Amino acid sequence: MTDADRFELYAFWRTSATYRVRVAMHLKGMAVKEHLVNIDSGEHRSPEFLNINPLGAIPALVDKGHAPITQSMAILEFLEELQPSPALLPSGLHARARVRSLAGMLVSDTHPLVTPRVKKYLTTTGGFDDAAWRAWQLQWFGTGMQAVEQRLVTEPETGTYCHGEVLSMADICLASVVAVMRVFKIPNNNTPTIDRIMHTLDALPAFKLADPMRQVGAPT
Ligand SMILES: N[C@@H](CCC(=O)N[C@@H](CS)C(=O)NCC(=O)O)C(=O)O
Repeated sequence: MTDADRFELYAFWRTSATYRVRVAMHLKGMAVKEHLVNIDSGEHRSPEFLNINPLGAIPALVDKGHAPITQSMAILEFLEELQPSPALLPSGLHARARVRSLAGMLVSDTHPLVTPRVKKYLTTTGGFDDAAWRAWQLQWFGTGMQAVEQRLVTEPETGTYCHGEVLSMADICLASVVAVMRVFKIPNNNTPTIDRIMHTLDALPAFKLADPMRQVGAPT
């Protein structure tokens, strides 16, 4: 069975969490069949999709014959164990902890605040207008990026990539948040180390292939 017959990824063109999985699969040379879930038209809250992920969030990776794997970081760890090369985690105990810590700042403490379900709540029940939502996005993307920049610029473990000279999950997570900031035209101010690392990541084929604007369903 080929990878594309084995794996199905529930995905949407612009999502940060799906981007992480796309990059990891490209890096590991794994193929996947994508099944589009249109967040803009609410398909992620359809009974069919809630059956796959009751939280109504994508991505979900289905390895034929097994329960869907939700949560992009769980998917990345699964792919890492399934196909260890090229490694997306460094080998040392503290190095791995640092990479996971940087990744967590981005995927656990930054991205969840700016998801469509948060927007939906704030702009309905919460009474936010467009300007208030924009201010919210600037606040939480900015807070996350400034904190990550602070660590990257001060910690000696930072190299060409977030951790030394080898690409890791931290880079995938950084690029995943920057990718969605670009979609929503959120500026990245005073983040020279992030900008330098992004310059390197932007040139890598796996990151280019995962660019939201290159995905099926992206605006032309
Ligand atoms: N922690 C989850 C986040 C998943 C998530 O929030 N995905 C977004 C797209 S990036 C989504 O489907 N949002 C739907 C919504 O917020 O209603 C992961 O990393 O997979």
